[in-house]
Amino acid sequence: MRKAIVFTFAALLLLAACGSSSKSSSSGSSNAPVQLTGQVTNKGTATAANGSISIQATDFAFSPTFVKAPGGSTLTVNLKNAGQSTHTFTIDSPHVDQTLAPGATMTVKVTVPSSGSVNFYCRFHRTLGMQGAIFAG
Ligand SMILES: [Cu+2]
Repeated sequence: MRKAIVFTFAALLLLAACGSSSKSSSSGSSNAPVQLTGQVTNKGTATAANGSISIQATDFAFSPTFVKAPGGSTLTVNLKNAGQSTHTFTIDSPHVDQTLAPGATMTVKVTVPSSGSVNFYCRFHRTLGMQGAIFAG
């Protein structure tokens, strides 16, 4: 009985969270080139040069947040954790999952889709808005 009540409450919470996140993403990121689900701390858009881009992880955002790169190209992403917390640079598909301690640097290669975007995020702080996207353009 008690379990059933907890489940119902969780379901309600989930519904409430869905409702509010769709609202905040449409109002809070109107200048974003890619619409992402949930909160996004938008530190701006940069264009890759010579097939590479530098992205800094901070507490708690990626800067730049959006990266424009040629569709179908292989992008070299130079990562640096400029924050005080450990962050990850994670992409679901094609799979990338790198963990960066404070001060750490790392280079990863990302295949840019021929159209559309690949989303990246920090596994620890995605709900704080720590996510972004690489988009073909
Ligand atoms: Cu993080």
